[in-house]
Amino acid sequence: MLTFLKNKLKSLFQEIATKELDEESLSSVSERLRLALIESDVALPVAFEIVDNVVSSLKGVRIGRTEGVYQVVLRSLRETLYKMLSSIQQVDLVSEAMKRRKEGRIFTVMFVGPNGHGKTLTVAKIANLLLKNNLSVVLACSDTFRAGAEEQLEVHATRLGVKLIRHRYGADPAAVAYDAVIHALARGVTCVLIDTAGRLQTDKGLMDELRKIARVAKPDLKVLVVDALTGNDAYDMAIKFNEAIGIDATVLTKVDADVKGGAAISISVATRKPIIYFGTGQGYDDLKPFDAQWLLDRILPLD
Ligand SMILES: Nc1nc2c(ncn2[C@@H]2O[C@H](COP(=O)(O)OP(=O)(O)O)[C@@H](O)[C@H]2O)c(=O)[nH]1
Ligand SMILES: [Mg+2]
Repeated sequence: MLTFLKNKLKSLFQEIATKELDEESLSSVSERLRLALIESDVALPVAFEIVDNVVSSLKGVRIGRTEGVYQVVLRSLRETLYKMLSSIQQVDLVSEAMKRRKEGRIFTVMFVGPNGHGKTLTVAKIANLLLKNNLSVVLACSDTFRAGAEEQLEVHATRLGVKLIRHRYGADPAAVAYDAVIHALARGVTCVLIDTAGRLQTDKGLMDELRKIARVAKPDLKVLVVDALTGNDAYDMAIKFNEAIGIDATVLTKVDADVKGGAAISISVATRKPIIYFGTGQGYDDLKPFDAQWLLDRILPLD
């Protein structure tokens, strides 16, 4: 249910019948708001931060005659979330790539994230976007770990008509990324997109592997790909990947599914890095540039 958070707010706040948000009513507001956020998959520390912001904006506010506490909290929450989400500097992949092409350089992007969250499809979607903007692309299959990963990326490469650099199964993923960079430099290809393996983010081996790929390929950007359905775990996941290799941006996938929205908010706050795209389906064009208003209209529509 997309409007899960909104419905939660409605049911929790309908019964507060105060006309002025004094200290006592605000403490009940903050308790209920925290509950609504946590149940909507917002990570605990993030929920606390949001509640603090909302409560400080509501101090002493008088409730108008035609509205209730619910409407006032909903508006304030939307404003707070909007500020939090849009205060993070955005990154535009296409213009970054164009800038580097102009300077005669290559543009390397490395995609990381847990298994099954949509890295490989996102690499294909971004390749498609770059190609549409007349930028040349080479793909690197640095997932030499999972059986079938190379074949999967090969299907996309063939469909998109781009070169894929792959080694045999079990090979050093950093060497694949390096070869793709060398290929781009030698052939005048602008964009190198590196797909990587995903195991549990607690897997030290994976983090070491990702660090090595980053050291060797020196990506301009490291993009975390996270499934919006991850819910509450998204925060920990983002922190782990960010600590291990340093994330520059996030793509939040499967936003077309039934999301509560908490993952998007938690990831932004956890990394203080932008969500650059939403994955909204399985097609190459199902990639929507981040839009805080659009997200808020989906999870917290005003009546
Ligand atoms: N509905 C939907 N499915 C997606 C999206 N992104 C990825 N998927 C699907 O999620 C599954 C795992 O994606 P994949 O790219 O293989 O994940 P990886 O293991 O991280 O590389 C595949 O079936 C994808 O088609 C999305 O934005 N929406
Ligand atoms: Mg993959």
